[in-house]
Amino acid sequence: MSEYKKEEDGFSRRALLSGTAMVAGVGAAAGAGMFAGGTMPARAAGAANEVGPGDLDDYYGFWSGGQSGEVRIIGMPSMRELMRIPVFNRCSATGWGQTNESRKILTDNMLPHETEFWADKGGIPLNGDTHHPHMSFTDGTYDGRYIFVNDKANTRVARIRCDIMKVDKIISVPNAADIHGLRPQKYPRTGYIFANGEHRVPLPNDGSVLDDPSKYVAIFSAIDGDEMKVAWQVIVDGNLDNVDADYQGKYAVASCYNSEEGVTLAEMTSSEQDWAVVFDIEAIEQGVKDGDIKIYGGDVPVLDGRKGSKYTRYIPISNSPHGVNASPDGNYMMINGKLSPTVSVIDMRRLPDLFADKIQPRDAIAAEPELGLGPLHTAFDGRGNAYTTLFLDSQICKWDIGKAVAAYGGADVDPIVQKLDVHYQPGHNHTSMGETKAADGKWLVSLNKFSKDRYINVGPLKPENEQLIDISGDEMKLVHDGPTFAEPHDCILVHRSLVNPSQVYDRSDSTFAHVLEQADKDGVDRDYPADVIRDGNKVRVYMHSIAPVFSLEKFTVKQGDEVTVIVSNMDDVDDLTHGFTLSNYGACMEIGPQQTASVTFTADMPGVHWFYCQWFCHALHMEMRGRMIVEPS
Ligand code: RUQ
Ligand code: CUA
Repeated sequence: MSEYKKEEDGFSRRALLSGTAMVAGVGAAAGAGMFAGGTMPARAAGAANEVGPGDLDDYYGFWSGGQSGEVRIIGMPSMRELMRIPVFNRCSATGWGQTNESRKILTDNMLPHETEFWADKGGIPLNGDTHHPHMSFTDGTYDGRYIFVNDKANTRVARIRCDIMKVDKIISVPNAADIHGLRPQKYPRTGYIFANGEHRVPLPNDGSVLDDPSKYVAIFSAIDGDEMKVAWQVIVDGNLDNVDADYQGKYAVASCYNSEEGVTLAEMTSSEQDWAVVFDIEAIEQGVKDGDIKIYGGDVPVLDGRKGSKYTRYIPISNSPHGVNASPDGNYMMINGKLSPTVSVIDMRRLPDLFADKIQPRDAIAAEPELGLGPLHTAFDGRGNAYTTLFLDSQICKWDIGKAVAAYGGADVDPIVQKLDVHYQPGHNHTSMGETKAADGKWLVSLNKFSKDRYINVGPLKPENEQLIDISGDEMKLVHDGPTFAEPHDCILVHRSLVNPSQVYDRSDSTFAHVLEQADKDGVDRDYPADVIRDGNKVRVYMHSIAPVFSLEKFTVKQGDEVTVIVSNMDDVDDLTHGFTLSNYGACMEIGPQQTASVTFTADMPGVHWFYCQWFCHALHMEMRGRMIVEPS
């Protein structure tokens, strides 16, 4: 870059920054009137989150996509959206939900009643509601293998492979209703995925119990993350909300609201006290071994962890606690108060005594600082500070954990370090590496449920607003606003050194191995085919693609044939994705470099139908096409 160009850039950036500052200033004035709130800091000049053209981000942000059913990869700290990973949704770009490979993943582990229920809807539910994406752990920190995410809408858990950034397993969780809280085991490794069935339903929910809420139960599940199979479940009282695992591999802790076990809002919030449930993993495993179980939902061992059980302890917490967050030193579990202005700090070191009945449940509490209105979730910087979202106050409260413990013990200290206004009404927040023992205290993201007046108006449905906060210094500094669509509940920030995705597929990848096995059976070249195999009224069309051509310029089938098109992309250059879209048949798919993908449809319309490549791959991309000729029956 020439000196002249540099100067010019410097100038335009300065001009832009002063413009931003002015706009932010106006926003602050308006905001003060509208929200009776504080100042909206302008973006700092030369803020550390600036990632220039050609520069790479330091962190992978994995964002849930809420009711869009997907997971997104956001580069951090630039907050640039890098990729979307379809999970529980139908994706028009990649063919997720339509290719045979994705349909296999979506339907392989459905429950029998679901298979029947969804049969007339094409075999799979097309919506999902992702809340909590979390990476697999080894020894208390991220290991780069998988991302796990819940589907609250259809009671499922999915696993994303971080080498190809695609889902490889989805399971429906039997017996439970509506998986909400989800966390992987941190130590010694993942291990289990703990998954909260939020809503109470009869067990079994087969119509034998109906409008009798006193007979409903909530179900806590431990899923084997390697096998993606439910290992065991525990029946508990109340509703299950969020969950976290400890750093010792001994306990999982879930928050419980609706201890009243009501079914209306008034019933659910009538009592002043709810609780956190602590699960003793070793005792539960022993209980399974000893046969202290009932089998439900096919082959799942279910233990009774209701009050008085040796598998659980209930720690009373004020009105409707929500987020559950383990501090990176491994000593504390924060239970965020929601309707109570407090965060209850459980000292994990006291839990053995609690299970041995040497102390009372409330004796496990080490601190209970009053932070402000609507505490929902807490994040950590690894330097002894906690950062709690205050939904009703629209603030992040930074507080000193050690001082909170001292204050609870009677010392005259104020644990609150700083409160920062965020815009507007934050739910989750997350710090860089903050849910691991390697919390690095650089960045905090506040996931705000409302953007209010922060962006130009896009109609009645507004984006949410994720705000980036620099927490590397003594004071939190707001440095960036980033809009997001439908509704990323939660995110994690993973240092890029821990994630190592492939550039191209391995030809032996398990996600399409069964397709290549069929090619062997059909006597067709696995890699470079150009064949049409007829098998009764089933036709398998094998082709490969090398930019800018498909190996078949045309293929002919008969009206009514069930046609499977199998395409192998034999380009091995990174970033060279081809596609296959068959016009007017609603068939499309992504085929990454060295990947094989397939799609099946019935050729019910006679005539000539063009197929084309829908991912821009070459100067002659428009010409990368061919014809399907359907002979009338
Ligand atoms: S919960 S806003 Cu679905 Cu993660 Cu707390
Ligand atoms: Cu191949 Cu576009």
